[in-house]
Amino acid sequence: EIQKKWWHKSVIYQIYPRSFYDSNGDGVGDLQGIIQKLDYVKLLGADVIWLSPVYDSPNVDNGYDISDYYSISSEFGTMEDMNKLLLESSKRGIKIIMDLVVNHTSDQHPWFIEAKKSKDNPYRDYYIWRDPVNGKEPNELKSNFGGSAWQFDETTNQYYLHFYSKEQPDLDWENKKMRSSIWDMMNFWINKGIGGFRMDVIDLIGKDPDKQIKENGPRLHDYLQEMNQKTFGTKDLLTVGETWGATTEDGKLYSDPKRKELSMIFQFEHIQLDKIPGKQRWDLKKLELNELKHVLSKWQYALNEEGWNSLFWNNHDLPRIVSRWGNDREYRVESAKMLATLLHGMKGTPYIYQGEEIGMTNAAFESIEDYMDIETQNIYKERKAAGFSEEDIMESLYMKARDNARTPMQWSNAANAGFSSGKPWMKLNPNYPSVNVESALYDSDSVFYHYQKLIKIRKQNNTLIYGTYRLLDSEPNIYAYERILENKKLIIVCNFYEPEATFSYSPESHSAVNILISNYSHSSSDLKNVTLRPYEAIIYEII
Ligand code: TEU
Ligand code: CA
Repeated sequence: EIQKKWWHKSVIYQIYPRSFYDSNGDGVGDLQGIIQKLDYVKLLGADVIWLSPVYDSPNVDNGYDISDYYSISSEFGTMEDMNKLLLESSKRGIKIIMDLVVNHTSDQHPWFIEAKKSKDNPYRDYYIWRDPVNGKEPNELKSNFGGSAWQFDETTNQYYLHFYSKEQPDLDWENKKMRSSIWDMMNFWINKGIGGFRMDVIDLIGKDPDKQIKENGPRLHDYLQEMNQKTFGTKDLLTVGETWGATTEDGKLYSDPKRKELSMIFQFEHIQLDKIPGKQRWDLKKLELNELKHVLSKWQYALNEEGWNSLFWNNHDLPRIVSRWGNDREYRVESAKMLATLLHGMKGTPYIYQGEEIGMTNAAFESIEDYMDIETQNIYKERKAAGFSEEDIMESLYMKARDNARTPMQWSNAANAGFSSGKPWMKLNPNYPSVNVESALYDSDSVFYHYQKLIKIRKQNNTLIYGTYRLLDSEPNIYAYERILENKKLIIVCNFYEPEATFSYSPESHSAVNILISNYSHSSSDLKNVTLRPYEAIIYEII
């Protein structure tokens, strides 16, 4: 039996501050803006907010390039605003999880500015430097944003490592002094009363560049155990690692409480099912529902007892799920609710990315100029140079660009979607007059109220939290599973596509079948023979 934790019952709402709500009309979302919208988060029912980075940053990668871990970016506000946000959220029973970006810093961080000065600078070994090999890069390691992972620095005639942009030099985790600087910084934030950390690309910190190892390096788990001991281990915090390279075995290593590492990880196996295996995510492939069932079930089974799952479709790096695996044309509302039901019915802690709860969609901008993201700009140039057609490249961007998630939050049908009284830092999705918070709150059948209800039934129903998951047999277009806790059972049935499909299930002995939630009115409760309408999704309770 697993030891119970507060975050088992939590639902987490991710805020990308730049695009959430602008309180002072400069076109950029800010901390005061978040404070003003806390009641909205509360109304939804989420009890934790994950804040994407709000620290000082030159914003080459929108805050994922940090130049001072101890101060708030002036665009977002001040440390006083941050304190106010912590206070106002705690009044509402909401915890704040900070983004911890410690695989790399900005090249404008004082550590790097020092490190660059000379080979014997005390901060030199906070980063990873190598001599040229035959006048070239030390090896073939590639940056995740394209090109080599090595950047030549003329002052000392050495290369430094960067797995993201050259303005994001990688920290050297083998350096004990560097690690202890990180523990100090984490403890500073813990002492401020935050609820935990989301750890950016944490599976990269064990890197071994000479062996060309990026993910899952040899000392990765040692570092995490040390981090746990030196920082949050004795506190009751939520920690979630971003781990693109995790297998289910890794998932247990990170999240089995006995190992004293993290609460949970974000695994990305399911999120990569619609790309051609071994290729980049720009190389599109259609999702096979069968593969999705296989992968999600595998994670559910693997972490049932030894560990804990996080549940997500979206974040600031991913396209909008309703455009990706739903149907944002004829069935935006139905399919958004179906995807929500499928995910929130599973065992783990659900994450909702801002705008997901109103069914916000991808934005297909015509011109590459309207894309703000460094990754998008790089991949565009790289693919142009490799001879891809404009049409092909733009199609990949419409499907997968990170900017799909970063258009400003759509609050109302007013100018700039009510996001800002000034000129937003990024173009809005043109559908805001119909897809926005104000109209969602006005419509009792909206995607918003479906999410609100899912969160509510989770809080009331222990079977949703601790029940064991089992995939059920069904027609190919249906995803159905059960959750079992003692003598209670839930059946979650989702028609993943538009055509009608039938589902049948014979409960052994039972007294009643209740419908806890459905995305249609009058769903059938005759489990022996249910005809599911387009994207219909139902949670049954059998007692
Ligand atoms: O992202 C990690 C990461 O490698 C991917 O999200 C990547 O951006 C891309 O989607 C893969 O093709 C984290 C942050 O979430 C992201 O916003 C940062 O840009 C990145 O780390 C660097 O800090
Ligand atoms: Ca602002």
